[in-house]
Amino acid sequence: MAQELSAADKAKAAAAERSVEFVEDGMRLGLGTGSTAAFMVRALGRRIREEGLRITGVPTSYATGQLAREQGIDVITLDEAGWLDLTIDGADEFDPRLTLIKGGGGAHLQEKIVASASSRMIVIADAGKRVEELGAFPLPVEVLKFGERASEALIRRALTVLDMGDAEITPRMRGAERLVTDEGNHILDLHLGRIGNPRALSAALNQVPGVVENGLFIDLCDTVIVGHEDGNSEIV
Ligand code: ABF
Repeated sequence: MAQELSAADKAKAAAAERSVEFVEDGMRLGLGTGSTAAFMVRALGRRIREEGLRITGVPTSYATGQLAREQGIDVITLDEAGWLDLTIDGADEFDPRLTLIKGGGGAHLQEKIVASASSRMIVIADAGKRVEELGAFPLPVEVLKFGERASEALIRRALTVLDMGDAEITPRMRGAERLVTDEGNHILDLHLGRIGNPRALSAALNQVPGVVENGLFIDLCDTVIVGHEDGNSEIV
């Protein structure tokens, strides 16, 4: 017997269902990561089975790749695809300009590369992800393991220049161990509280040697679909 979804999952599923209406036959899709994106991948699988939809998908994580294959999606690499028609992904926060914080799931590096190689990015989210100003959610920064403490010190210096020098920086853990990303790197989470100027922050962080990518997505997302517990959704 199918299990009843929680209220939060109903909202995620509502956004996911609406997002796959944007998918057309023959499209090359970027497939996001996280629990909301997983609903979207399953909804795509259903359209493939019911309508014979033909799509190819580029996953943004190992986990999404596995789920996509299970759902009958033809999985290819980004290099094989070249360019994508649409990426659908979740987010941790979005603001009124549709700037995002992503990476709570540890996959923002591949997610940003895939979204940047797409004609369009749609974000699917529940209403709790909508904020007036980004920053309550810790900003993930993927760093090389080599010289990580030096990179952290340089991140601290960059934050100080931007008047955010007091922010706590914590290593991302998985249980008792450091989390290792799909690309073999570590993540530092920046507890900023508020991010006044995401563009300046993103540029400053990505200039630090050893920083691979930060979780701010600027000018990448053109549509956010917010799902609600009653099964409705709205387009932002
Ligand atoms: C991915 O999954 C990430 O960029 C983001 O951190 C996370 C959102 O997860 P969920 O949909 O489970 O809230 O999209």
